[in-house]
Amino acid sequence: MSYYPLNSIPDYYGIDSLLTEEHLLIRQSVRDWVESFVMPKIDEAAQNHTDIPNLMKELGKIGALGPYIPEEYGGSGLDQISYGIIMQELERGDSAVRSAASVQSSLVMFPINEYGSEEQKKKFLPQLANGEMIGAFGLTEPNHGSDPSSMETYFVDKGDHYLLNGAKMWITNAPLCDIAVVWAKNEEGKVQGLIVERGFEGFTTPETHNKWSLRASKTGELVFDNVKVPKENIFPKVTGLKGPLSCLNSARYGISWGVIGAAIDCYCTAVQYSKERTQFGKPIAGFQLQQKKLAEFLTEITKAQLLCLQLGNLKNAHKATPAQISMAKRNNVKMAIDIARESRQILGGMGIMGEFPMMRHAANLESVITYEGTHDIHLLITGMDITGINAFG
Ligand code: TGC
Ligand code: FAD
Repeated sequence: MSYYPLNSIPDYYGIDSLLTEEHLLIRQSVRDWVESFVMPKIDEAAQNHTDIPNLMKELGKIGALGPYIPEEYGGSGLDQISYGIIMQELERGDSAVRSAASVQSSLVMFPINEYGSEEQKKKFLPQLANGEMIGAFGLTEPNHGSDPSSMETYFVDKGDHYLLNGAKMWITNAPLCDIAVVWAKNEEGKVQGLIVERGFEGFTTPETHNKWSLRASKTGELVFDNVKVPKENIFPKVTGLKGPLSCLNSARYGISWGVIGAAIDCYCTAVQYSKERTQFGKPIAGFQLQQKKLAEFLTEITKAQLLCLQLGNLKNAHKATPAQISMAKRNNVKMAIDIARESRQILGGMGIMGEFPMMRHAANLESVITYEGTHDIHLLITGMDITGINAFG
C-alpha cells in the first residue's frame, strides 16, 4: 500500500481533462494493480535483489505488454498516450516493473511487429503479449555502449543457417529470457536483427550480480559461442543502425512517462510525511525551506506531464522526432532523480528506510539516467538537432 492517499496524486493543471475516458480507466486499473500486486512486494524484492515472481504473466493479464501492438497479434491496439500512462503507473511502483514492461513492449514486440516476418509475428507476439514468453534486447556490448555502431557481435551466412558470435552486456531480463532480439553485424558490416531462442546451442545468459540499482530486475549478459540461428529468425525488413535505434525511440518515450510515476511516488510521500512529522513544535511542512522543495517538485512534475502529453500527441500523429523524444527522456529522468534525492531529505533519517520509496527510486533512477542513452548523449542529440553539427566523435 502506498503511504499516502491515492487521491493526493497531483493533477495540478487539470491535465486529466485532456485525457479520454479510456485513458482514465486504464490509469485506474493499472494503479489498482500496482497497489495490490507491486507495493506489498517491492521493498522485499529490491532488498533481496530478486525479481518479483510471475511479474511478466501478471503484466500480460493487465494488458501492459505491447499495448499498442495490433489486437490480431495479442496486443491491445491502444494509442501512445495509453502506453505512456501505463508506464507512469508501473514506475510509480518501481522502475524495475516499468523496465520489464518497456523492454518486452518497445524493445522486443515493437521490432518483431515492425520488422519481423508474418511467421515471426504469429509465433512470438501473442506469447510475449500474455507474458508466457519473456524477451530481452541485446544492443550494448562490453566495449560499446553509447556507440553501438562499433559493435563487434557478428554473424556469417552458412547456407542453411547463420552462425552468431559475440557478447552483449547489461541486458535487462537476460537471465530470464526465452528469446532475445539481438543486433549484430553481417559480413558486409551492416547491422541486422536476429531472434535468438533459449536452448540454441552455444547461447548462455549469465546474471550480473551485486547491483545497487534496479535490484528487483534481473540483468545479465547474452553470450553467443558459434550459435546456429535458423534463417527464418532474421528480421527481413530492416538493415542498419536505424533498426535498433527506432526501438529505442519507443522505449525512451515510455521512460519519459514512466519516471513521472517515480517522481509522484516520492512527492506524495514527502507531502504526507511533512504534514505528519513535527519538529520545533510544528509540522515540518510549515517551514519555508520544506515548502520550497515541495513547490518545486510539483512544478517540475507538472511541466514533465505536459511535455509527455504533447509528445504523446505527436507520437499518435507519427510526428515525434527522435530528438524530441531525447529531450523528454533527458529532462524527465533528471527531474525524477532530483525529486527522489531531495524528497529523501524531507524524511530525514526515515528517508533511508525501506518502508519509504525514496532510496529505492533514487538508486533505480541512476540506471534509468544511464540506459536508453545517457543523460549526456541525449544532450548531444539535442545539440546536433539545434546546430546540425555532430559533437559525438
Ligand atoms: P548515426 O550515424 O547518427 O545514425 C545511424 C543511422 O541510424 C539513424 N538514426 C535513427 N533512426 C531511428 N531512430 C533514432 N533515434 C535514430 N538515431 C539515428 C540515422 O538516421 C542513421 O540512419 P541511416 O539510414 O543514415 O544509416 O549514428 P551514430 O553511430 O552517430 O550514433 C548516434 C547515437 C550516439 C545518438 C546513438 O547511437 C545512440 O543513441 N547511442 C546511445 C545508445 C543507447 O541508447 N543504447 C541503449 C541500449 S538499450 C537499453 O539501454 C535498454 S534499457 C531497458 C530497460 O530496462 O528499460
Ligand atoms: P559508456 O558509453 O562507456 O559511457 C560512459 C560515460 O561516457 C557516460 O557518462 C557517457 O555519457 C559518456 N560518453 C560516451 N560517449 C560520449 C561522447 N561522445 N561525448 C561525451 N560523453 C560521452 N543495453 C541493452 O542493449 N539492452 C538492455 O536491456 C539494457 N539494459 C540495461 C539495464 C541496466 C540496469 C543498465 C545499467 C544498462 C542497460 N543497458 C542495456 C545498457 C545501457 O544502454 C548502457 O549502459 C548505456 O547505453 C551506456 O553505455 P555504457 O554503460 O557502455 O557507457
